[in-house]
Order: sequence, then C-alpha cells, then structure tokens
Amino acid sequence: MQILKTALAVGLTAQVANAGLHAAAKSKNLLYFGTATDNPELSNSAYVTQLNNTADFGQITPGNSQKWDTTEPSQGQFSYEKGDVVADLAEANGQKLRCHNLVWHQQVPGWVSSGSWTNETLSAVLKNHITNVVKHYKGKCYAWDVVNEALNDDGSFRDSIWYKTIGEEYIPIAFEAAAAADPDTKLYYNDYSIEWSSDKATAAQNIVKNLQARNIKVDGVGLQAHFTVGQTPPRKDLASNLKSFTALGVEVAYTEVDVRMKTPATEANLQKQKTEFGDIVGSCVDVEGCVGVTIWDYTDKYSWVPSTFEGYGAACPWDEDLQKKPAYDGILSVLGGSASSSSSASATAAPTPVSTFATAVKQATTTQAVVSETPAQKSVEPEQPEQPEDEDEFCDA
Ligand code: 9MR
Repeated sequence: MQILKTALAVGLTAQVANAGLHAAAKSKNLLYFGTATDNPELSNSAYVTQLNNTADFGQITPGNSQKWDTTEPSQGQFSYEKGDVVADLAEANGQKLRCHNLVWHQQVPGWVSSGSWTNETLSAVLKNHITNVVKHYKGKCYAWDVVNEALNDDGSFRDSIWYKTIGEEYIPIAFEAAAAADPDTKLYYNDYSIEWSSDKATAAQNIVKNLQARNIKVDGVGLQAHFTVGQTPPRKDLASNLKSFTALGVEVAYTEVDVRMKTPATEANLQKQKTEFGDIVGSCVDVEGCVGVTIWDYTDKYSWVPSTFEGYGAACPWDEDLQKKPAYDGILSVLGGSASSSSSASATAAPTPVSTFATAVKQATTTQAVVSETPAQKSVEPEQPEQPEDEDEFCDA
C-alpha cells in the first residue's frame, strides 16, 4: 500500500505542479478551494484580479452582503443589490457560491432586535425572511449557512433573540423554511470552536441529530476554523473531529479559515502559520465527506482580524500587498502542488483532471488516518483559540 501511495503521490505532484489552490484541491478530490470577499473591496482592481483567478479560487462566500441587516433592513423590504454583486461575480467566473447566512445573533437590524415579539410573531418573521432570501438566490447557492453560531462554548444554546423568544425550535423552523424555498441547495449549520472534540462540537452534532430525527433536511456542518498560530490542533485531531460529523451522514467544510498571529509578524510565526494552514487543509483531504475549504478573505488587507483582536493580524495566505505568504505554499503542498512554482501571483492553468489517482490517494490517506487514531492521541486537547465572548467584539464595521 505504501509503495502504491508513494507512486500515486509522485504522479499527482507532477501533474499539479504550477496548479493554483483550487486546481490542486480538485486533484485531491475536494469540490473547491475558495475565499470570502466583501463588496467594498471589489473596487480594488488588483484585488479583484486575484479573486477572479479560478486556478486559486473555485468558490466565493459573501462576507457580509447576504446577512439580515443587508437583505431585510426594514420589515418586508428586501434588498439584494449587494449580495447580487457577489453572486453575479461568482457566476461570471464559474465559481461556486456559499451563501452566508440566514439566522445569526449578529448583524440583525434594529427592527428585529428591538421589536417586541412573541414566539408566534418572531417565528413568522423568521420564516418570511428565509423564504424570501432563499427564493431570491434559488439555484445560485451551492450551500446556505442556515443557522450560524447558535452555541456557546460550553455547548449550551446562545441566548440570542431567536433562542430567547422561540427557544431551540427556531433551528428546525429555519431549516424547514430553507428546504421549502430551495430544495436543491445544501443546508448547513455553521459555527466556530467545533473544530476539535469538545462539548461545543458535541452540541453541534446534536443539532444535526435532532434535525435528522425529525426528518428535516440538513446536509452539512461548516467548521469556521478561525485559529491562532500555535493553537491550531494537529492534522490528525482535526481529521478525527471531522469524521465525528461525517459519521452522522452529513458533509463538512472549513468555511472561514484564518490563522492569526501577533503583529508585526515574525518569520518564525509565518512558518508556523504555513504548517498550520497545511494541517487544516490536509485534514479536509484526509476525510471522505469534507468537500472544501474557504478562507475568510485571501489577503491581510481585508481581514476582519486586526479590528477585532487588538495586536493580532496577518491571518491570511496573502499579505497586505497581495503577495503570497509562506502559508500559500503550505496549503499548495498538502494539496500535492509544487511549492517552488508558487511564488508568482499570476494565474495558471488548471491541471489535467486526475480524479482516478486522486480518489485512490484520498482513500489511502483516509484509511491511514483511521488507523493512526489512537485513544491516546485523541485525548490531546488543543488549547482553545480565544474567541471574543462579547458578541460586540465581533463587529468590526
Ligand atoms: O467578516 C465579517 C466582518 O466584516 C463583519 O464585520 C463581522 C460582523 O460580525 O462578520 C464577519 O464575518 C463573520 C462571519 O459572518 C461569521 N463568523 C465570524 C466572522 C468573523 O467575525
């Protein structure tokens, strides 16, 4: 087996040399490698040129413009202009669109957060919002993040307006409304700090199980993966955690990856970041049912990190001048690409599809990961990346 794997891997490396991140991801049997973007930065033409580089990005997520405060700023008044700009760009480029998000405790407009609601009236508002927004984007979204960040770190439900007014039933209500509005899009639960085995990861699995028990459509779990250098779990632990979700029969994806560090960045931290990005992406490659990886914007220039975590930044694979950092090579090399060929920022052609090789290699790697998963290794708990407790700290607008 080892000889076969090595031979396949050598063949693959030769074929994906010069590939971009998405092209290399496809060669490893993922559906996509992608990035978040946001409307204000689309006026930067150098930024957009790289965003349009489909060798690197086969998928785009609008970072803000499909959220409730943008799509329904006043009750019953829907506004899709900004979201459509990103959806149209993805369509023009032939990039998949991950749609984000339908229910969250943040970026909720004042008419929702300061309304006086009963269970019944807020449930109706929730259903109406989801029905309208999902219908508008019908046929355009590979997936929707239906419910975002419903959990506290201890696995209890976050005390959002949704939970306070409707209770945990708001989650099935949301998934049912989304499924009715577009039966063909994948419906995801999306959260952070569920990337390693923890009470919160278990609670996310319970959300999936509860929906399944009621026959309500749920297709995937998005693990955001906002990490800090030095605190990213090892690849085998990340893979083993992904498998605890795919064991439920849902797909998984890393949906918002970044790996922040203290600024100014040091060479040592940039090298650690390279390894850690590789571990995150590598764990997706290791797990059948992990469909893709999205970074939470590709450049430090537009990262949400510095305005939220004081003294931290440099979290993306491209720096503020849109130059590739070591992390780019770290991702490319776990995807079988050639690191030495990646220093240029120019777009390169996608490689010849190697799906048969890729499938064989992915299966072989997955088998190996299962074998190496000993209880002792599983018990090594990574230090939890700090996430702001106070929801306001997330807002960098
Ligand atoms: O990147 C988004 C940033 O521009 C917004 O100001 C912020 C508001 O809270 O939301 C950011 O995106 C978040 C995503 O929607 C959900 N997970 C956490 C992301 C970073 O805060």
